[in-house]
This record gives sequence, structure tokens and C-alpha cells, in this order.
Amino acid sequence: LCPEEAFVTLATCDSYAKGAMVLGQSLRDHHTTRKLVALLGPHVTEEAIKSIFDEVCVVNLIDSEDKANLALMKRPDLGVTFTKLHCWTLTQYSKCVFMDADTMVLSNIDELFEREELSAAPDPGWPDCFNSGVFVFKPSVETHEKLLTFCSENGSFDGGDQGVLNSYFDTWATADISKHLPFTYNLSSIAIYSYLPAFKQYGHNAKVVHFLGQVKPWNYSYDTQKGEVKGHSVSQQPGQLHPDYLLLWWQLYAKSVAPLLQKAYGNVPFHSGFVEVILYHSSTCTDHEQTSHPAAPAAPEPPKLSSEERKKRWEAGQIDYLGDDSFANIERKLDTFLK
Ligand SMILES: [Mn+2]
Repeated sequence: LCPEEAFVTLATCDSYAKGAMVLGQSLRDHHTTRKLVALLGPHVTEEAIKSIFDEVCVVNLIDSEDKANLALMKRPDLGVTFTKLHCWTLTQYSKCVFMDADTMVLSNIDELFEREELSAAPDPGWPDCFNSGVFVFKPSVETHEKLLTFCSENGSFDGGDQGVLNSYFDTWATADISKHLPFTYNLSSIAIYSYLPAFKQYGHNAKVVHFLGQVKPWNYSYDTQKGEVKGHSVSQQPGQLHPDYLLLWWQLYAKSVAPLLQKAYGNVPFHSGFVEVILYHSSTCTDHEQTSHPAAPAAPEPPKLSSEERKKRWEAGQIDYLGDDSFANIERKLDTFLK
């Protein structure tokens, strides 16, 4: 047992917290011997997360009086990025593996702790960049401060942490092949559909699934009676989440996470988390992917509903996440109120 090493994730809003809990539970189910740490944004409810994670740290950069706050004042656009960089301050651990809250493990991956900083898998969109959804790092106050300085001076070429980290660890592509994690440690749906024969050949080796893209597993809903994910089209197209992995996410959620939420928050019917996205403004509840990868292609136009009919459906829980009620549309609406 190595208590000095930990898996670390980040949730900046309650819907990502659900993802973090599925991730944490998937690590537990595969018997990790390492600690589990969750970094939470200031508005995230901690209660249920504590029953899966060993350590929960609330990161509120705005209230802190350190370099991170200064960096945030200079570059408010990089708030989520600074929050993620906070993982370098976890110096009670000698080594960590960061995993996005939209990832899920399919097997034990403790062997990743044999790797050095900064080890990561290639990004499917630009394989000379690493994808920052899964990476091995060594906590260090010094590295943290250097990253903050670098970030506030240079910004991020993709607007998120992946751009910053790739610019900072800029020899990753060429210097040391041992820092290239196999793609199976960060398998995304985008890659599955852009090279299906490779997925058929190697997909069974997948160890970590990354639900990359704008639509996340928690944006769907799940019929516990039938054991089916609702609102997911079976057609295979880029940007779609793979139906098998999506189902696996929901099975884990229904079996292990929903009961914890029920215990912590009472018998309120589960809703997908989308409503919280609206409460906590979008900029605090996204990750790097929204800027670095294209959205799912538009589905065929469904017949137009009246706004009254849409309201009725919304209230009945039939939310058209990919169409009229898509996040982009809601954000546009919110923006008109904010201006
Ligand atoms: Mn991600």
C-alpha cells in the first residue's frame, strides 16, 4: 500500500461532481491501493463525495490571498484552469495521477504510478499534444508557482488547461517516449469513430474511457427499470458517446452513486445535473474540451414544438438536451438577461 500516492480529480459544479463520484467508484471497484482526492469548486456540495473520496479539498481561488488569486485577477478567463493547476499543491503526496471527472476506469491502473511527470496520452485531435484529461504529475509548490506565472504571462492557446500544460511541458512530444501513455489510458469517443477499425482491433484493451466533448453522460437520463440510457441515438457518428461505455457509466451511477446522493440529500427524484449547469454560470462548469474539440454534429431536425409544449416536456423531465434545450441555446438565452 502506498498512501503517499493519489488519484486526483476536479469538480467545479454539481454535475461534474456526479462524474467525479462515478470515476472514484470505478477506481474503488477495481481495487486501487492509492488514495482518492477530489478538488471541488466553491459551490459544489461535498456531502456525498466524502463517502467515496479519502480527501476533499474546496478550492476557492477568489478568497485565497496567494499567487493563484493574483493570477486569477489578471486572467479571469482562465479560472477553471487555475483551479485545475491547484492539484500541484497537494504536496502531502509524492506522486499523483490526475483524471478528469468525465473519465471512468475499466480496470486497475495503479501501474501508472511507475511513470514520471509529465506522462499523458496523445490528444486524438492533435497527437503531438497530450490530452490533459489523464496525466501523471509530481506535486510541488515550486512547479505550481511556475505554472501560474507561465499561465498568467502566456495565457492558453486553447483557452484551457490543456493548452497551458502543453506549452509548459513542451518537450513531451519528442523527449522521452516513457512519458507517452498508451492511448488505452485515455480513450475518447472521438477517436473511436474517427478510426473504427483500430477501435475494433485494440478497443478491448481500453483501461480508461474519457467522455470527451460537449455532451456528457450526466446530460442523458437513465431508465432504471429497463436499464436503458434515454435520449441516446444508436447511430455511430463523431461526437457521440459510445453506447456501451455510456451504459456502463449509468449502471455504475445507478448502483453506487445514486444511493449515496439519496442518503445525503433525501428522496428527491434524480435529475441529470443539467439544471445545476444553469445555476452555476457556464464558465465555471466546463473543461478544456469545449474549445479544443468540435461539438457533436446536429441531429436531424425534429418537428418544432410550441414553447408551451416544450415547457410541459421540460417539467415532465423530457428535456431535449441535444436540440432546443441544448446548453448552447440556454446559454444564449442567459446571455440576453446578463447584457
Ligand atoms: Mn474531460
